[in-house]
Amino acid sequence: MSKRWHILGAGALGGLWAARLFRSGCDVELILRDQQRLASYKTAGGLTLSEGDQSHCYPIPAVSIETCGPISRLLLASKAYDAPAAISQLAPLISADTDVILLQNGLGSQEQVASLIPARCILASSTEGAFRQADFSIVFAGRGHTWLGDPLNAMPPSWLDDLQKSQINHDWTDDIVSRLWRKLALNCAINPLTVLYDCRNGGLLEHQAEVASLCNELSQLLQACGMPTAATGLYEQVLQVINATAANYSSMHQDVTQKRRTEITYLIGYACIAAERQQLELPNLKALNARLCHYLDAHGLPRH
Ligand code: NAD
Ligand code: KPL
Repeated sequence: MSKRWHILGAGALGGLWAARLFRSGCDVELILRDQQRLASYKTAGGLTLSEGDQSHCYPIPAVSIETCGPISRLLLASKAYDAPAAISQLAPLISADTDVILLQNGLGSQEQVASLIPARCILASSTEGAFRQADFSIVFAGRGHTWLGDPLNAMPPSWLDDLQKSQINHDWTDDIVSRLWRKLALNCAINPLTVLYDCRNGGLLEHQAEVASLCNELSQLLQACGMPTAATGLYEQVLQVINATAANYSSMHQDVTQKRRTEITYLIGYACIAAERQQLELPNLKALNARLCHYLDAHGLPRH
């Protein structure tokens, strides 16, 4: 049997991975925050995954952070803002032989995590969609694809076979950083505006000029950061995504509506800091970040 999968973050995406790996016969163990959370999980009897009209509860083994043993393969599936603290708690269990897969959206958290452990860090960018309908109950909301890669080592890991047999659509890529930048740019062009206009993604079709000037600035930023492929055809793809997801609310809009902290620091916040470092003047992006921060303040949500 291949090595054990430890999964920290039994939320939407972590739960989706855990259920699919477990049901295909992989050795999976969830790492929960503490004994209290472990007790709640035991009461729930496992992790429930709903797909269409099918729901199934998987009795995936679980431990708390303090009772977890050494880790050889870790899927870190927390939000970006929780990732450094979570990895610090696990650091004593991680060695140079550990593979850590980072599922966080945006950029910035991956570097923070990598600086805290000696492990190989594999970066991921996913277009799958899942949400938590209750504690330990996940809905698989949209099929998608996950790109995985390691900027420091192009050799694909052997555990990609586990993803294959678990029907987790994926590809190994040597341009994961460029893909993460491209996704970040898409998110910067769409998500903050959907919050400020309180609209579904399709509502941005009424604000195309604003979207176009943002895409122009984001393309300049991608070029300046050495990501020319990620800059190519950005506006066209943003329009495609807006049309394809017209009826959906963006993830940031959902966070704000549900009074949850957003990942702003790792999305538009990261883009603004990168622009400053490049000494690039991007007035529309900067103003959008300021409007979003103001909006979050006014709604009692953290601006980081
Ligand atoms: P989520 O909030 O549903 O799950 C995160 C889980 O991590 C929570 O259960 C939380 O309790 C747990 N966690 C955080 N810190 C912890 C700690 N120290 N110890 C133990 N558990 C801890 O979030 P999500 O929607 O699964 O998103 C995870 C990441 O994946 C985000 O960066 C998100 O942007 C990205 N992403 C999500 C989706 C999606 O459809 N949900 C799609 C693409 C990318
Ligand atoms: O990824 C997204 C999100 O909502 O976070 C899309 C659908 C691309 C919008 O930016």
